[in-house]
Amino acid sequence: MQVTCCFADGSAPVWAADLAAALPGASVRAWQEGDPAAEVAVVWKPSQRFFEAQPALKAIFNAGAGVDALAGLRLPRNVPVIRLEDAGMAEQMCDYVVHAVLHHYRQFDVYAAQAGQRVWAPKPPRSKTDYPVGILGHGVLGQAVAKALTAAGFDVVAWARTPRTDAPIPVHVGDEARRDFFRAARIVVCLLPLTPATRGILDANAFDTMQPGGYVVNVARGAHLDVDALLAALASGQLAGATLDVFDDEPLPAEHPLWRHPAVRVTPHISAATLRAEAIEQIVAKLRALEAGEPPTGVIVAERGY
Ligand code: OXD
Repeated sequence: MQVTCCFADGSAPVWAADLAAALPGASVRAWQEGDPAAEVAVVWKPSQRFFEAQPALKAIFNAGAGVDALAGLRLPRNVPVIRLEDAGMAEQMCDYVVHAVLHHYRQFDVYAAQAGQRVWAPKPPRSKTDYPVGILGHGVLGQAVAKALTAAGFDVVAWARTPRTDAPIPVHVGDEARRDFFRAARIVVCLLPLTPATRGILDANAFDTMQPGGYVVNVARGAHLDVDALLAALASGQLAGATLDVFDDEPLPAEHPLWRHPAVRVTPHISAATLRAEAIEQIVAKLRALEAGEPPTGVIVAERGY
């Protein structure tokens, strides 16, 4: 089996070395112009040029959860695109989101500001029932985060595009239920795939519908969020704050107002990194399933975009 790795961040050689160790008998390369065509591609934000040099692919593995970087490319027809599910990301995502939610709920920003002034001024305790959390997205990561927040004592609802059976929390389904979802939440966490249907879902309408003094955590993609609407909702007090890990333009430009906003916490797209060892284990398992003629999970449905 010929495997090729193409990573926009220059990490293809280490992926190729680790994949070679996990796939004895396979020939694994970090892609370079002029390489022979491969049967399997492992990619992160690859170029169109890469796909043009790959006429023989049988499977494309995306080394992350989001496949939006492939959306603008012409991919070979009828070749499955398979994304990572969990692969060590769920635990990181739960840590990040639970921390962001508790940080806001327990008013740690207020106490940090007070500590800077040596002010000792306890605030009245809050009740979790006043801070219901809505999670946009109920896939592998969304479900893990919902479970972690429920275990932390929050009332959690979710929104998904397709009905979920046996979900342990209420799941609002489809565009017509979006308003009810936002109305039910004071804290909203975005974990959606980025598709034309979810682009800009965190907009003025959403913020106006959320319970007042709301809080937003975006760990999906920057394009889910209308930044101007967020800044306006923060200015009016409809939103109390936000924790943002993802941005339209990454790295977030130094002059961007989000860096300076006192109610916004910015992190550099670190909520759930791809862990190479776990990812390779999952890729190998999915390859074995394909070889055995079984459909692996995580195959992208082109019309849906995730
Ligand atoms: C991903 C990411 O999609 O890291 O996996 O953003």
